[in-house]
Amino acid sequence: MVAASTPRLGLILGDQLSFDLSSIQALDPQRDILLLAEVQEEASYVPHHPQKIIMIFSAMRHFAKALREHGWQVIYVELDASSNTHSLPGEVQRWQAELGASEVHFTECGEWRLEQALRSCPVAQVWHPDRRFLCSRQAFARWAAGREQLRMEQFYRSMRKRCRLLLEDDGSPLGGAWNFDRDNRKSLPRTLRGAFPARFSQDAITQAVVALVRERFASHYGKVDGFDYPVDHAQAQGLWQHFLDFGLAAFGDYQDAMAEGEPFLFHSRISAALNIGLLDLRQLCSDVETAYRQGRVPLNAAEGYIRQLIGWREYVHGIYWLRMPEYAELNTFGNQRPLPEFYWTGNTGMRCMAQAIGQTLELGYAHHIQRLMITGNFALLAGIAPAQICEWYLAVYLDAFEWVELPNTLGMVMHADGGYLGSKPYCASGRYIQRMSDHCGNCVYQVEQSLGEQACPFNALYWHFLMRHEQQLALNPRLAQVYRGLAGMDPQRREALWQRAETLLARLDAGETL
Ligand code: DLZ
Repeated sequence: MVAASTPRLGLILGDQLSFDLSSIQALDPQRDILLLAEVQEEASYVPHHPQKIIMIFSAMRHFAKALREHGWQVIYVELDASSNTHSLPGEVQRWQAELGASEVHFTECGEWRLEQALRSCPVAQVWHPDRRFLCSRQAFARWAAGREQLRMEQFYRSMRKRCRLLLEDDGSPLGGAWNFDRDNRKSLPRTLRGAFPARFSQDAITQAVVALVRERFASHYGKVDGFDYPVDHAQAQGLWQHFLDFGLAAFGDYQDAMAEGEPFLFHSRISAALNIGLLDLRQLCSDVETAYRQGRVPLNAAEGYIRQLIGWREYVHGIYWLRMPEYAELNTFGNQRPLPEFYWTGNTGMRCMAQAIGQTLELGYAHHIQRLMITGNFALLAGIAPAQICEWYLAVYLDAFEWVELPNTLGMVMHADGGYLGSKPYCASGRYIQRMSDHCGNCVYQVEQSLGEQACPFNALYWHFLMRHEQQLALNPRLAQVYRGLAGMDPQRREALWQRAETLLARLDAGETL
Protein backbone atom coordinates (compact mmCIF):
# COMPACT_ATOMS: atom_id res chain seq x y z
CA MET A 1 0.00 0.00 0.00
CA VAL A 2 1.23 3.51 -0.86
CA ALA A 3 1.83 5.81 2.13
CA ALA A 4 -0.59 8.76 2.16
CA SER A 5 2.30 11.22 2.04
CA THR A 6 3.81 9.82 -1.17
CA PRO A 7 3.00 12.37 -3.83
CA ARG A 8 1.42 11.51 -7.11
CA LEU A 9 2.43 13.46 -10.18
CA GLY A 10 -0.03 14.96 -12.68
CA LEU A 11 1.19 15.96 -16.17
CA ILE A 12 -0.61 18.96 -17.65
CA LEU A 13 0.00 19.47 -21.37
CA GLY A 14 0.16 22.78 -23.18
CA ASP A 15 -3.37 22.27 -24.54
CA GLN A 16 -4.83 21.06 -21.21
CA LEU A 17 -4.93 24.36 -19.33
CA SER A 18 -8.32 23.86 -17.63
CA PHE A 19 -8.99 23.79 -13.89
CA ASP A 20 -11.62 21.10 -14.44
CA LEU A 21 -9.22 18.82 -16.34
CA SER A 22 -9.94 15.22 -15.28
CA SER A 23 -6.44 14.55 -13.95
CA ILE A 24 -6.43 17.74 -11.86
CA GLN A 25 -9.85 16.83 -10.47
CA ALA A 26 -8.57 13.38 -9.52
CA LEU A 27 -5.55 14.70 -7.59
CA ASP A 28 -5.22 16.36 -4.19
CA PRO A 29 -3.51 19.75 -3.78
CA GLN A 30 -2.49 18.81 -0.23
CA ARG A 31 -0.54 15.79 -1.40
CA ASP A 32 0.10 15.78 -5.15
CA ILE A 33 2.25 17.74 -7.55
CA LEU A 34 1.43 19.03 -11.03
CA LEU A 35 4.02 19.17 -13.80
CA LEU A 36 4.08 21.49 -16.80
CA ALA A 37 7.08 21.43 -19.13
CA GLU A 38 8.17 23.49 -22.11
CA VAL A 39 10.09 21.07 -24.33
CA GLN A 40 11.88 21.39 -27.63
CA GLU A 41 10.30 18.21 -29.03
CA GLU A 42 6.74 19.58 -28.79
CA ALA A 43 7.79 22.99 -30.04
CA SER A 44 9.51 21.68 -33.16
CA TYR A 45 8.02 18.35 -34.35
CA VAL A 46 6.42 20.59 -36.95
CA PRO A 47 7.65 24.16 -37.54
CA HIS A 48 4.91 25.78 -35.44
CA HIS A 49 4.10 29.42 -36.14
CA PRO A 50 6.10 31.47 -33.59
CA GLN A 51 2.87 33.00 -32.24
CA LYS A 52 1.52 29.49 -31.55
CA ILE A 53 4.56 28.73 -29.39
CA ILE A 54 4.23 32.14 -27.71
CA MET A 55 0.56 31.51 -26.96
CA ILE A 56 1.16 28.03 -25.54
CA PHE A 57 4.22 28.87 -23.43
CA SER A 58 2.67 32.08 -22.11
CA ALA A 59 -0.66 30.39 -21.33
CA MET A 60 1.22 27.51 -19.63
CA ARG A 61 3.15 29.99 -17.47
CA HIS A 62 -0.03 31.89 -16.58
CA PHE A 63 -1.84 28.65 -15.75
CA ALA A 64 1.02 27.44 -13.52
CA LYS A 65 0.82 30.75 -11.64
CA ALA A 66 -2.96 30.43 -11.26
CA LEU A 67 -2.65 26.82 -10.05
CA ARG A 68 -0.16 27.92 -7.37
CA GLU A 69 -2.56 30.67 -6.33
CA HIS A 70 -5.19 27.94 -5.94
CA GLY A 71 -2.89 26.08 -3.56
CA TRP A 72 -1.29 23.55 -5.89
CA GLN A 73 2.37 22.58 -5.82
CA VAL A 74 3.54 23.02 -9.39
CA ILE A 75 6.77 22.07 -11.08
CA TYR A 76 7.25 24.30 -14.08
CA VAL A 77 10.09 23.46 -16.47
CA GLU A 78 11.05 26.39 -18.67
CA LEU A 79 12.53 25.76 -22.10
CA ASP A 80 15.93 27.02 -21.00
CA ALA A 81 16.06 25.05 -17.72
CA SER A 82 19.49 23.41 -17.57
CA SER A 83 18.35 19.83 -16.94
CA ASN A 84 15.37 19.93 -19.36
CA THR A 85 15.33 16.61 -21.26
CA HIS A 86 13.29 18.35 -24.00
CA SER A 87 10.65 15.65 -24.34
CA LEU A 88 7.48 15.15 -22.32
CA PRO A 89 8.17 11.44 -21.64
CA GLY A 90 11.67 12.50 -20.55
CA GLU A 91 10.31 15.09 -18.11
CA VAL A 92 7.72 12.67 -16.73
CA GLN A 93 10.39 10.05 -15.96
CA ARG A 94 12.82 12.61 -14.56
CA TRP A 95 10.30 14.12 -12.14
CA GLN A 96 8.69 10.85 -11.18
CA ALA A 97 12.11 9.59 -10.09
CA GLU A 98 13.14 12.87 -8.44
CA LEU A 99 9.94 13.12 -6.37
CA GLY A 100 9.52 9.40 -5.78
CA ALA A 101 5.98 9.82 -7.10
CA SER A 102 3.87 6.68 -6.65
CA GLU A 103 2.00 7.13 -9.91
CA VAL A 104 1.67 9.59 -12.76
CA HIS A 105 -1.76 10.86 -13.80
CA PHE A 106 -2.51 11.83 -17.39
CA THR A 107 -5.54 13.17 -19.25
CA GLU A 108 -6.05 11.76 -22.75
CA CYS A 109 -3.91 13.68 -25.25
CA GLY A 110 -4.96 15.61 -28.32
CA GLU A 111 -2.48 13.75 -30.52
CA TRP A 112 -2.00 10.02 -31.06
CA ARG A 113 1.77 10.47 -31.42
CA LEU A 114 2.16 11.99 -27.96
CA GLU A 115 -0.26 9.64 -26.25
CA GLN A 116 1.67 6.63 -27.56
CA ALA A 117 4.94 8.11 -26.35
CA LEU A 118 3.54 8.83 -22.87
CA ARG A 119 1.86 5.43 -22.55
CA SER A 120 5.28 3.87 -23.27
CA CYS A 121 6.86 5.63 -20.27
CA PRO A 122 8.11 3.10 -17.69
CA VAL A 123 6.17 4.68 -14.78
CA ALA A 124 2.97 3.60 -12.99
CA GLN A 125 0.23 5.35 -14.97
CA VAL A 126 -3.36 6.41 -14.40
CA TRP A 127 -5.22 7.78 -17.41
CA HIS A 128 -8.33 9.95 -17.34
CA PRO A 129 -10.78 10.75 -20.14
CA ASP A 130 -10.76 14.29 -21.53
CA ARG A 131 -14.19 15.43 -20.35
CA ARG A 132 -13.79 18.81 -22.00
CA PHE A 133 -15.27 17.10 -25.05
CA LEU A 134 -18.99 16.37 -24.92
CA CYS A 135 -18.68 13.05 -26.76
CA SER A 136 -16.07 10.66 -25.38
CA ARG A 137 -13.95 8.46 -27.65
CA GLN A 138 -16.03 5.46 -26.54
CA ALA A 139 -19.40 7.20 -27.06
CA PHE A 140 -18.37 8.20 -30.58
CA ALA A 141 -17.25 4.65 -31.37
CA ARG A 142 -20.66 3.40 -30.15
CA TRP A 143 -22.44 5.97 -32.34
CA ALA A 144 -20.34 4.99 -35.38
CA ALA A 145 -20.61 1.23 -34.86
CA GLY A 146 -22.70 -0.53 -37.48
CA ARG A 147 -23.27 2.60 -39.57
CA GLU A 148 -22.49 2.06 -43.21
CA GLN A 149 -21.62 5.70 -43.66
CA LEU A 150 -20.81 8.38 -41.10
CA ARG A 151 -22.33 11.78 -41.70
CA MET A 152 -21.80 14.88 -39.60
CA GLU A 153 -25.44 15.94 -39.94
CA GLN A 154 -26.71 12.76 -38.26
CA PHE A 155 -24.14 13.04 -35.50
CA TYR A 156 -24.96 16.72 -35.01
CA ARG A 157 -28.68 16.01 -34.60
CA SER A 158 -27.95 13.34 -32.01
CA MET A 159 -25.74 15.81 -30.12
CA ARG A 160 -28.38 18.55 -30.25
CA LYS A 161 -30.85 16.12 -28.68
CA ARG A 162 -28.38 14.77 -26.15
CA CYS A 163 -27.24 18.23 -25.04
CA ARG A 164 -30.77 19.66 -25.30
CA LEU A 165 -29.60 22.66 -27.30
CA LEU A 166 -31.90 24.87 -29.40
CA LEU A 167 -34.87 22.53 -28.96
CA GLU A 168 -38.58 23.07 -28.49
CA ASP A 169 -40.14 21.49 -25.40
CA ASP A 170 -41.22 18.49 -27.50
CA GLY A 171 -37.61 17.88 -28.62
CA SER A 172 -38.02 19.21 -32.16
CA PRO A 173 -35.47 21.76 -33.41
CA LEU A 174 -36.16 25.45 -32.85
CA GLY A 175 -37.24 27.14 -36.07
CA GLY A 176 -38.45 23.88 -37.60
CA ALA A 177 -35.09 22.78 -39.05
CA TRP A 178 -31.90 21.28 -37.67
CA ASN A 179 -29.58 23.15 -39.96
CA PHE A 180 -29.69 26.66 -41.44
CA ASP A 181 -26.56 26.20 -43.53
CA ARG A 182 -28.28 27.68 -46.57
CA ASP A 183 -28.63 30.94 -44.59
CA ASN A 184 -24.90 31.10 -43.83
CA ARG A 185 -23.63 31.94 -47.29
CA LYS A 186 -24.16 35.64 -47.96
CA SER A 187 -21.34 37.56 -49.54
CA LEU A 188 -20.31 40.72 -47.71
CA PRO A 189 -21.97 44.00 -48.79
CA ARG A 190 -19.32 46.58 -49.74
CA THR A 191 -20.31 48.92 -46.91
CA LEU A 192 -20.17 46.32 -44.12
CA ARG A 193 -16.96 45.84 -42.14
CA GLY A 194 -16.10 43.11 -39.63
CA ALA A 195 -16.30 43.33 -35.84
CA PHE A 196 -12.57 43.41 -35.10
CA PRO A 197 -11.97 41.05 -32.19
CA ALA A 198 -10.75 42.11 -28.76
CA ARG A 199 -6.95 42.32 -28.56
CA PHE A 200 -4.79 41.81 -25.49
CA SER A 201 -1.57 43.59 -24.66
CA GLN A 202 1.48 41.61 -23.61
CA ASP A 203 2.29 41.46 -19.89
CA ALA A 204 5.77 40.72 -18.50
CA ILE A 205 5.25 36.94 -18.76
CA THR A 206 4.28 37.15 -22.42
CA GLN A 207 7.08 39.61 -23.19
CA ALA A 208 9.64 37.17 -21.77
CA VAL A 209 8.19 34.36 -23.88
CA VAL A 210 8.21 36.54 -27.00
CA ALA A 211 11.93 37.21 -26.47
CA LEU A 212 12.59 33.48 -25.96
CA VAL A 213 10.67 32.47 -29.08
CA ARG A 214 12.28 35.19 -31.17
CA GLU A 215 15.70 33.84 -30.24
CA ARG A 216 15.04 30.09 -30.28
CA PHE A 217 12.58 29.66 -33.15
CA ALA A 218 13.88 32.21 -35.64
CA SER A 219 13.76 29.64 -38.47
CA HIS A 220 10.00 29.00 -38.12
CA TYR A 221 7.77 30.72 -40.67
CA GLY A 222 5.36 33.36 -39.37
CA LYS A 223 5.54 36.75 -37.72
CA VAL A 224 6.59 37.11 -34.07
CA ASP A 225 5.47 40.74 -33.70
CA GLY A 226 1.88 41.69 -33.04
CA PHE A 227 0.93 38.78 -30.77
CA ASP A 228 -2.34 39.81 -29.11
CA TYR A 229 -4.14 36.55 -28.24
CA PRO A 230 -5.60 35.71 -24.85
CA VAL A 231 -3.20 33.83 -22.58
CA ASP A 232 -5.36 33.26 -19.50
CA HIS A 233 -8.95 32.39 -18.68
CA ALA A 234 -10.05 35.97 -17.98
CA GLN A 235 -8.70 37.26 -21.30
CA ALA A 236 -10.25 34.35 -23.19
CA GLN A 237 -13.57 35.20 -21.56
CA GLY A 238 -13.09 38.81 -22.67
CA LEU A 239 -12.54 37.71 -26.27
CA TRP A 240 -15.67 35.54 -26.10
CA GLN A 241 -17.82 38.30 -24.61
CA HIS A 242 -16.66 40.70 -27.32
CA PHE A 243 -17.79 38.20 -29.94
CA LEU A 244 -21.17 37.69 -28.25
CA ASP A 245 -21.69 41.46 -28.16
CA PHE A 246 -20.36 42.43 -31.58
CA GLY A 247 -19.80 39.40 -33.81
CA LEU A 248 -22.32 36.62 -33.33
CA ALA A 249 -25.39 38.39 -34.70
CA ALA A 250 -23.81 38.76 -38.16
CA PHE A 251 -21.79 35.52 -38.00
CA GLY A 252 -24.74 33.52 -39.31
CA ASP A 253 -25.19 35.48 -42.50
CA TYR A 254 -21.53 36.05 -43.35
CA GLN A 255 -19.65 33.03 -41.99
CA ASP A 256 -18.63 31.95 -45.51
CA ALA A 257 -17.71 35.44 -46.78
CA MET A 258 -14.16 36.64 -47.47
CA ALA A 259 -13.00 40.22 -47.94
CA GLU A 260 -9.79 42.14 -48.63
CA GLY A 261 -8.02 43.24 -45.47
CA GLU A 262 -10.68 41.60 -43.26
CA PRO A 263 -8.97 38.67 -41.57
CA PHE A 264 -11.70 38.06 -38.99
CA LEU A 265 -15.03 39.44 -40.27
CA PHE A 266 -17.62 38.13 -37.79
CA HIS A 267 -15.66 35.08 -36.67
CA SER A 268 -14.99 34.71 -32.97
CA ARG A 269 -11.28 33.78 -33.20
CA ILE A 270 -11.73 31.77 -29.98
CA SER A 271 -10.74 28.37 -31.40
CA ALA A 272 -7.14 28.59 -30.17
CA ALA A 273 -8.20 29.58 -26.64
CA LEU A 274 -10.85 26.87 -26.60
CA ASN A 275 -8.48 24.19 -27.89
CA ILE A 276 -5.86 24.89 -25.22
CA GLY A 277 -8.44 24.86 -22.43
CA LEU A 278 -8.99 28.53 -21.65
CA LEU A 279 -12.71 28.36 -22.44
CA ASP A 280 -15.39 25.89 -21.48
CA LEU A 281 -17.38 24.35 -24.34
CA ARG A 282 -20.58 23.84 -22.32
CA GLN A 283 -20.54 27.49 -21.26
CA LEU A 284 -20.07 28.67 -24.85
CA CYS A 285 -23.06 26.62 -26.04
CA SER A 286 -25.22 27.89 -23.20
CA ASP A 287 -24.19 31.53 -23.85
CA VAL A 288 -25.08 31.23 -27.54
CA GLU A 289 -28.46 29.68 -26.79
CA THR A 290 -29.18 32.41 -24.22
CA ALA A 291 -28.23 35.13 -26.71
CA TYR A 292 -30.76 33.65 -29.15
CA ARG A 293 -33.55 33.19 -26.61
CA GLN A 294 -33.06 36.78 -25.41
CA GLY A 295 -33.50 37.96 -28.98
CA ARG A 296 -29.96 39.30 -29.30
CA VAL A 297 -28.96 37.13 -32.27
CA PRO A 298 -30.93 35.44 -35.06
CA LEU A 299 -31.39 31.68 -35.23
CA ASN A 300 -29.15 31.17 -38.26
CA ALA A 301 -26.26 32.67 -36.23
CA ALA A 302 -26.93 30.68 -33.05
CA GLU A 303 -27.52 27.42 -34.91
CA GLY A 304 -24.54 27.95 -37.23
CA TYR A 305 -22.23 28.58 -34.29
CA ILE A 306 -23.50 25.67 -32.19
CA ARG A 307 -23.16 23.41 -35.25
CA GLN A 308 -19.45 24.26 -35.34
CA LEU A 309 -19.04 23.53 -31.62
CA ILE A 310 -21.02 20.34 -31.03
CA GLY A 311 -21.28 19.22 -34.64
CA TRP A 312 -18.04 19.58 -36.58
CA ARG A 313 -15.67 19.95 -33.62
CA GLU A 314 -16.89 16.87 -31.77
CA TYR A 315 -17.33 14.91 -35.01
CA VAL A 316 -13.73 15.37 -36.17
CA HIS A 317 -12.48 14.59 -32.66
CA GLY A 318 -14.45 11.33 -32.70
CA ILE A 319 -13.23 10.37 -36.17
CA TYR A 320 -9.61 11.10 -35.28
CA TRP A 321 -9.62 8.72 -32.31
CA LEU A 322 -11.71 6.13 -34.11
CA ARG A 323 -9.39 5.90 -37.10
CA MET A 324 -5.87 6.68 -35.87
CA PRO A 325 -3.16 5.76 -36.59
CA GLU A 326 -3.96 4.47 -40.08
CA TYR A 327 -6.08 7.55 -40.91
CA ALA A 328 -2.93 9.68 -41.22
CA GLU A 329 -1.63 7.46 -44.04
CA LEU A 330 -4.69 7.66 -46.31
CA ASN A 331 -4.19 9.08 -49.78
CA THR A 332 -7.14 8.05 -51.96
CA PHE A 333 -6.05 10.06 -54.99
CA GLY A 334 -2.40 8.98 -54.66
CA ASN A 335 -1.25 12.62 -54.61
CA GLN A 336 2.53 13.09 -54.59
CA ARG A 337 3.12 16.75 -55.50
CA PRO A 338 5.23 18.66 -52.94
CA LEU A 339 3.70 21.68 -51.22
CA PRO A 340 4.63 24.81 -53.22
CA GLU A 341 7.05 27.14 -51.50
CA PHE A 342 4.52 30.00 -51.68
CA TYR A 343 2.48 28.38 -48.91
CA TRP A 344 5.32 29.43 -46.59
CA THR A 345 5.81 32.92 -48.04
CA GLY A 346 2.52 34.09 -49.55
CA ASN A 347 4.45 35.03 -52.68
CA THR A 348 1.85 34.34 -55.39
CA GLY A 349 -0.09 36.43 -57.87
CA MET A 350 -3.33 34.66 -56.95
CA ARG A 351 -4.83 37.36 -54.77
CA CYS A 352 -7.09 35.08 -52.71
CA MET A 353 -4.14 32.79 -51.91
CA ALA A 354 -1.82 35.71 -51.13
CA GLN A 355 -4.42 37.18 -48.75
CA ALA A 356 -5.20 33.90 -46.99
CA ILE A 357 -1.54 32.89 -46.66
CA GLY A 358 -0.44 36.45 -45.82
CA GLN A 359 -2.82 36.75 -42.89
CA THR A 360 -1.92 33.22 -41.79
CA LEU A 361 1.76 34.14 -41.58
CA GLU A 362 0.94 37.42 -39.85
CA LEU A 363 -1.70 36.20 -37.40
CA GLY A 364 -1.67 32.39 -37.33
CA TYR A 365 -5.32 32.64 -38.29
CA ALA A 366 -7.62 32.22 -41.26
CA HIS A 367 -11.29 31.37 -41.03
CA HIS A 368 -12.77 28.05 -42.08
CA ILE A 369 -13.78 29.05 -45.62
CA GLN A 370 -10.36 30.53 -46.33
CA ARG A 371 -8.83 27.25 -45.12
CA LEU A 372 -11.29 25.02 -46.97
CA MET A 373 -12.05 26.89 -50.17
CA ILE A 374 -8.84 28.87 -50.84
CA THR A 375 -5.64 27.24 -49.54
CA GLY A 376 -7.32 23.84 -49.17
CA ASN A 377 -9.12 23.97 -52.49
CA PHE A 378 -5.87 24.85 -54.29
CA ALA A 379 -4.03 21.94 -52.62
CA LEU A 380 -6.86 19.57 -53.61
CA LEU A 381 -6.98 20.75 -57.22
CA ALA A 382 -3.18 20.75 -57.56
CA GLY A 383 -2.84 17.23 -56.11
CA ILE A 384 -0.58 18.13 -53.20
CA ALA A 385 0.65 15.19 -51.09
CA PRO A 386 -1.75 14.99 -48.10
CA ALA A 387 1.04 14.60 -45.53
CA GLN A 388 2.66 17.85 -46.68
CA ILE A 389 -0.48 19.97 -46.65
CA CYS A 390 -1.48 18.42 -43.30
CA GLU A 391 1.85 19.40 -41.81
CA TRP A 392 1.38 22.94 -43.10
CA TYR A 393 -2.03 23.34 -41.46
CA LEU A 394 -0.75 21.82 -38.22
CA ALA A 395 2.18 24.23 -38.15
CA VAL A 396 0.71 27.56 -39.19
CA TYR A 397 -2.58 27.82 -37.29
CA LEU A 398 -2.66 28.70 -33.61
CA ASP A 399 -5.67 26.48 -33.02
CA ALA A 400 -4.21 23.43 -34.80
CA PHE A 401 -3.73 20.23 -32.83
CA GLU A 402 -3.78 16.97 -34.72
CA TRP A 403 -7.17 15.76 -33.44
CA VAL A 404 -8.81 18.71 -35.18
CA GLU A 405 -6.35 19.44 -37.97
CA LEU A 406 -5.95 15.97 -39.48
CA PRO A 407 -9.62 15.06 -40.15
CA ASN A 408 -10.27 18.59 -41.39
CA THR A 409 -7.30 18.62 -43.76
CA LEU A 410 -6.89 15.02 -44.82
CA GLY A 411 -10.61 14.24 -44.83
CA MET A 412 -12.53 17.40 -45.53
CA VAL A 413 -10.03 19.44 -47.56
CA MET A 414 -8.15 16.70 -49.45
CA HIS A 415 -10.85 13.98 -49.58
CA ALA A 416 -7.89 11.65 -49.02
CA ASP A 417 -10.04 9.33 -46.89
CA GLY A 418 -12.22 8.58 -49.92
CA GLY A 419 -15.28 10.29 -48.46
CA TYR A 420 -15.28 8.77 -44.98
CA LEU A 421 -15.63 12.16 -43.29
CA GLY A 422 -17.41 14.23 -45.95
CA SER A 423 -19.68 13.15 -48.74
CA LYS A 424 -17.91 15.03 -51.55
CA PRO A 425 -14.67 16.84 -52.27
CA TYR A 426 -14.96 20.60 -51.73
CA CYS A 427 -13.54 21.46 -55.13
CA ALA A 428 -14.42 24.81 -56.66
CA SER A 429 -13.38 27.02 -59.54
CA GLY A 430 -12.58 30.73 -59.39
CA ARG A 431 -16.29 31.47 -59.76
CA TYR A 432 -16.97 30.39 -56.19
CA ILE A 433 -14.15 32.62 -54.92
CA GLN A 434 -15.49 35.52 -56.96
CA ARG A 435 -18.98 35.04 -55.50
CA MET A 436 -17.83 34.77 -51.88
CA SER A 437 -15.08 37.42 -51.83
CA ASP A 438 -13.85 40.68 -53.31
CA HIS A 439 -10.36 39.32 -54.05
CA CYS A 440 -10.76 38.73 -57.77
CA GLY A 441 -10.97 42.44 -58.58
CA ASN A 442 -7.42 42.89 -57.22
CA CYS A 443 -5.91 39.77 -58.76
CA VAL A 444 -3.32 39.59 -61.54
CA TYR A 445 -5.39 36.77 -63.05
CA GLN A 446 -8.76 37.08 -64.75
CA VAL A 447 -11.41 35.03 -62.99
CA GLU A 448 -13.71 35.05 -66.03
CA GLN A 449 -11.03 33.33 -68.11
CA SER A 450 -10.07 29.67 -67.97
CA LEU A 451 -7.58 29.58 -70.85
CA GLY A 452 -4.49 31.66 -71.54
CA GLU A 453 -1.69 33.03 -69.40
CA GLN A 454 -3.92 35.52 -67.58
CA ALA A 455 -6.66 33.03 -66.72
CA CYS A 456 -7.40 32.29 -63.06
CA PRO A 457 -5.43 29.09 -62.24
CA PHE A 458 -8.31 27.74 -60.16
CA ASN A 459 -10.46 27.38 -63.29
CA ALA A 460 -8.39 24.98 -65.41
CA LEU A 461 -7.15 23.17 -62.30
CA TYR A 462 -10.75 22.58 -61.26
CA TRP A 463 -11.60 20.86 -64.54
CA HIS A 464 -8.30 18.96 -64.53
CA PHE A 465 -9.13 17.63 -61.05
CA LEU A 466 -12.56 16.47 -62.21
CA MET A 467 -11.14 14.87 -65.36
CA ARG A 468 -8.25 13.06 -63.68
CA HIS A 469 -10.53 11.59 -60.98
CA GLU A 470 -13.54 10.98 -63.18
CA GLN A 471 -13.57 7.24 -62.50
CA GLN A 472 -13.65 7.71 -58.72
CA LEU A 473 -15.97 10.71 -58.56
CA ALA A 474 -18.44 10.62 -61.45
CA LEU A 475 -20.79 8.27 -59.62
CA ASN A 476 -21.01 10.56 -56.59
CA PRO A 477 -24.60 11.91 -56.69
CA ARG A 478 -23.47 15.23 -55.24
CA LEU A 479 -21.19 15.73 -58.26
CA ALA A 480 -23.68 14.48 -60.85
CA GLN A 481 -24.50 17.95 -62.17
CA VAL A 482 -20.83 18.90 -62.45
CA TYR A 483 -20.02 15.73 -64.39
CA ARG A 484 -22.99 16.33 -66.68
CA GLY A 485 -21.40 19.70 -67.44
CA LEU A 486 -18.09 18.00 -68.19
CA ALA A 487 -19.78 15.38 -70.40
CA GLY A 488 -21.46 18.11 -72.42
CA MET A 489 -18.23 20.06 -72.88
CA ASP A 490 -16.78 20.52 -76.35
CA PRO A 491 -13.84 18.03 -76.63
CA GLN A 492 -11.50 20.73 -77.90
CA ARG A 493 -12.24 22.93 -74.89
CA ARG A 494 -11.80 19.96 -72.64
CA GLU A 495 -8.38 19.31 -74.15
CA ALA A 496 -7.41 22.98 -73.93
CA LEU A 497 -8.37 23.10 -70.22
CA TRP A 498 -6.36 19.95 -69.60
CA GLN A 499 -3.31 21.47 -71.32
CA ARG A 500 -3.61 24.78 -69.48
CA ALA A 501 -3.73 22.91 -66.15
CA GLU A 502 -0.80 20.71 -67.17
CA THR A 503 1.23 23.85 -67.84
CA LEU A 504 0.34 25.25 -64.41
CA LEU A 505 1.21 21.97 -62.69
CA ALA A 506 4.51 21.77 -64.57
CA ARG A 507 5.35 25.24 -63.29
CA LEU A 508 4.65 24.10 -59.75
CA ASP A 509 6.83 21.04 -60.32
CA ALA A 510 9.63 23.30 -61.53
CA GLY A 511 9.43 25.19 -58.22
CA GLU A 512 7.92 28.31 -59.78
CA THR A 513 5.24 30.36 -58.15
CA LEU A 514 1.90 31.05 -59.81
C1 DLZ B 1 2.00 22.60 -29.29
C2 DLZ B 1 2.82 22.52 -28.04
C3 DLZ B 1 4.02 23.20 -27.98
C4 DLZ B 1 4.48 24.11 -29.06
N1 DLZ B 1 4.83 23.09 -26.90
C5 DLZ B 1 4.43 22.34 -25.85
C6 DLZ B 1 5.27 22.17 -24.72
O1 DLZ B 1 6.38 22.65 -24.67
N2 DLZ B 1 4.79 21.45 -23.68
C7 DLZ B 1 3.57 20.86 -23.70
O2 DLZ B 1 3.17 20.24 -22.72
N3 DLZ B 1 2.79 20.96 -24.80
C8 DLZ B 1 3.19 21.68 -25.86
N4 DLZ B 1 2.41 21.77 -26.97
C9 DLZ B 1 1.15 21.05 -27.00
C10 DLZ B 1 1.39 19.57 -27.23
O3 DLZ B 1 2.11 19.39 -28.44
C11 DLZ B 1 -0.01 18.98 -27.26
O4 DLZ B 1 -0.33 18.52 -26.01
C12 DLZ B 1 -0.14 17.98 -28.30
O5 DLZ B 1 -0.06 18.62 -29.53
C13 DLZ B 1 -1.44 17.19 -28.17
O6 DLZ B 1 -2.56 17.95 -28.50
